[in-house]
This record gives sequence, structure tokens and C-alpha cells, in this order.
Amino acid sequence: MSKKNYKFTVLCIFLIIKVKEKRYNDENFTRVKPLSSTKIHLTKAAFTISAPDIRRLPADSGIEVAFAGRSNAGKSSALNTLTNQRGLARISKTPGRTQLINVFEVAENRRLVDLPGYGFAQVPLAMKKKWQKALGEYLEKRQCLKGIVVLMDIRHPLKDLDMDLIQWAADSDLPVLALLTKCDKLSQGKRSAEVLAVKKALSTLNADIKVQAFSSLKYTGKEQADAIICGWLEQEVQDGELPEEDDFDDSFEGE
Ligand SMILES: Nc1nc2c(ncn2[C@@H]2O[C@H](COP(=O)(O)OP(=O)(O)O)[C@@H](O)[C@H]2O)c(=O)[nH]1
Ligand SMILES: [Mg+2]
Repeated sequence: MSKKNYKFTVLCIFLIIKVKEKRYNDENFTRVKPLSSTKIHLTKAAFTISAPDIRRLPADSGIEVAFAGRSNAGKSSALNTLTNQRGLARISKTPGRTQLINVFEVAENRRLVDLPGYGFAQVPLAMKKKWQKALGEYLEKRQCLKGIVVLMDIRHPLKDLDMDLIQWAADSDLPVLALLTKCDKLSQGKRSAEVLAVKKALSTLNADIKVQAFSSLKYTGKEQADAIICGWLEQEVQDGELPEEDDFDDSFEGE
């Protein structure tokens, strides 16, 4: 073999080795690339927007977990406790004043949503109807809604509107966390009895419903609630699924 041919052969072998090495690295890189799962920390929650109706909300993609409950149930306090941010959801002193849909982003395309409270008494009927419409519309139409936290004062749980909401969620295959708030107001014995009673009452619905005693004041149940909510938010999502026709059959109607 001439010297020139020898050099050419060595160069070719060198190039072939390099190309194979690159291919191997590329393939290997693809194989070990981590899954795109998102670790959620509720403490990262940041206010995004207050919307009077669903048209003003962020795009309907990713995952949302909604907080709903009667006015004065302790919704704002629970949101502040779970996110470790004292002023995140303004704690209203006047029942029924949280009239907008408040959105807090916890990670890219992962949101907590503070829904308007229901069941309040001291506001004009026209206003009431407007707020309930926003609530009903959100529940019916929001495709990215993947879990709902229903907050109820542990001393007066499962009122008519709470039951309507939980029943609607069960019918829509939406998991529910029933958070029994202000549990610091009951003795340990009464608290356990109330949790059991609520679990029993809801077991007949045969749905994915968890019940947890909670206190924003004493941080009772914070860890458990956090784990459930983060579990919902950490799911993989496939956006762009078409809603099933049945989803629109039953609507949640507030007062
Ligand atoms: N003792 C006690 N009071 C609470 C707790 N959570 C909320 N509250 C009180 O209940 C009232 C209504 O709370 P808020 O969070 O504004 O309810 P929202 O209307 O559902 O948002 C306020 O006076 C709070 O201080 C709790 O865990 N323990
Ligand atoms: Mg509030």
C-alpha cells in the first residue's frame, strides 16, 4: 500500500469511529433524558390573575386544582397556609366578597384556583347570580381542572350546596379532597367523629373522595392536604383532548 493510500485508509477509519461514537452518544442521550414530570412546591405559588369569568382566565391547558366552599369556610386561610404565604389570598372579613376567580401559578402550566364562595346571605341577588354563574361555568367548562378541594367548616359540613358540588365532581370523575376546616375549634374526639361521619356519608357516592381535618391556625392536616394536591398537579397531561358529550349533561348550579 502506498503511503498516500495508507493515510487515506487511516483517516477513513478515524471518521467512521467518530460518526459511530456520535450516534451512540445521541442515542444514549435520548435514552437517559429525564421524563418531563414536574415536582410541585405549593410554596412557589404566585398570583397570576383575578378573572370575573372564564374568558379572562389563562389558556385552558396544563393542570388546575380548584378550591371551593361556602363563603367563610376558611378557603383563603387554607390557601395561605398551604402555600406558606400569609397574604396570598386576601382573608376577607366580609362574607361573600371573594367574587372573582383568583389564579395562582405554582409551576409552569400548573395552577391553584380560588373560586368564588357560595352560600352567602348578605349580598344583592343580582350579584349573587353573577358570581354563581362564573362558578358554574368554570366547573363545567374548564378542561384542565383535575381536582377539587371542597372546604367545609368541620362544625357544619355537607350543606346542600357542598353536596351538590361533591355530587357533581363524582359524576364528572373528578377527584375530591373534602377539607374539614377550623378543626382546632373541636376536641380531638369530636374531630375524629366528624371526619368519620363525613367519610361515611360520602362513601355512598363511590367516588375518589378523600376527607381530611384541617386547621389553618394549627397547621393540622397541612402535610396530608399538600401531598394530595401535589399528587394531582404532578400528573402528566395531554392537552387538546376533546370533552366527552356527557361532561356537559349535568351542570352545577349554585344558589
Ligand atoms: N379558628 C380558626 N379560624 C379560622 C381558620 N381558618 C379560617 N378561620 C377564620 O374564619 C374566617 C373566614 O376565613 P376565610 O379564610 O376568610 O374564609 P373564606 O371566606 O372561605 O375565604 C376568618 O375570620 C378566619 O380567621 C382555622 O383554621 N381556625
Ligand atoms: Mg376568601
